[in-house]
Amino acid sequence: MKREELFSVRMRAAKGGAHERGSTHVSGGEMLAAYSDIQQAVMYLLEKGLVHSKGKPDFMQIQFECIEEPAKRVEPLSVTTNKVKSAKEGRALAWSLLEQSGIPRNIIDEADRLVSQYSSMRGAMLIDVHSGKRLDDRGEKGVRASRMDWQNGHYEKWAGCHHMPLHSRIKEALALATKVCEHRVAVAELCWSDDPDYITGYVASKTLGYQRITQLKEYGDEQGCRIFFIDGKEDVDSYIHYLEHQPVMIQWEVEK
Ligand code: PML
Ligand code: MG
Ligand code: MG
Ligand code: MG
Repeated sequence: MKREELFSVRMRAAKGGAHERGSTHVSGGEMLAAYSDIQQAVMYLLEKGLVHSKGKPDFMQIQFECIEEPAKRVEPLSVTTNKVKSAKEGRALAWSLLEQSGIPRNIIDEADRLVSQYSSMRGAMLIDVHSGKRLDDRGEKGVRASRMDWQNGHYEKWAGCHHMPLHSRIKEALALATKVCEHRVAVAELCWSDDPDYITGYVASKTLGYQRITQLKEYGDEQGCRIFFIDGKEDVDSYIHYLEHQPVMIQWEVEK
């Protein structure tokens, strides 16, 4: 049987002009869709970028392209929700989870310092767990993990079984973290949103799974964080290629 053609559909929105002009990133989105689902995907991403707590964008780009490579099928990371009472407690827990993943504390502090130099990064920063050095040369743009999505209907089944809300934000973040951590170069990811009204973030790794932390910043704060901690002794260019190009479809079946 001929494999069904798969399309990568992506959106990025900014205010103050296009991202290339140094404007403020508002929203981004990634989907995989069959040809017959492209219209629905574009409408979803259009709405996502138009209605946003960071404000009205004055620039948006939505594009789709056919993907040649077959999608790798991956199960979602296991999910734990850690309730904390403050951002301080949340950050302390995040730091200790990163240490459990084998990252020395001084490297975590250095990564935090590097990421807070930028007010509106749209992708992730890649940090070497041995030296604490940034390994991508993408500046404010960072590296954007792309070409990942859930198989149609699988998130809804997964969320039902795990008593998780049908929240597109969790759906998208879990797909991204699963893709990021699947590769052997990945050590862990640290993320919280730049949306001022969303304070839950996570630490993810292959062994810890997706560890949600209910508060990693204060309401109103537009400083986000997305760090991919990696083993810099490995081939970093091939990891970046994987993040940007390898299609990954998240699949989940009810455990028998
Ligand atoms: C984002 O929206 O930019 C990242 C959200 C990360 C946390 C999602 C969750 O598990 O609640
Ligand atoms: Mg956002
Ligand atoms: Mg889809
Ligand atoms: Mg690994």
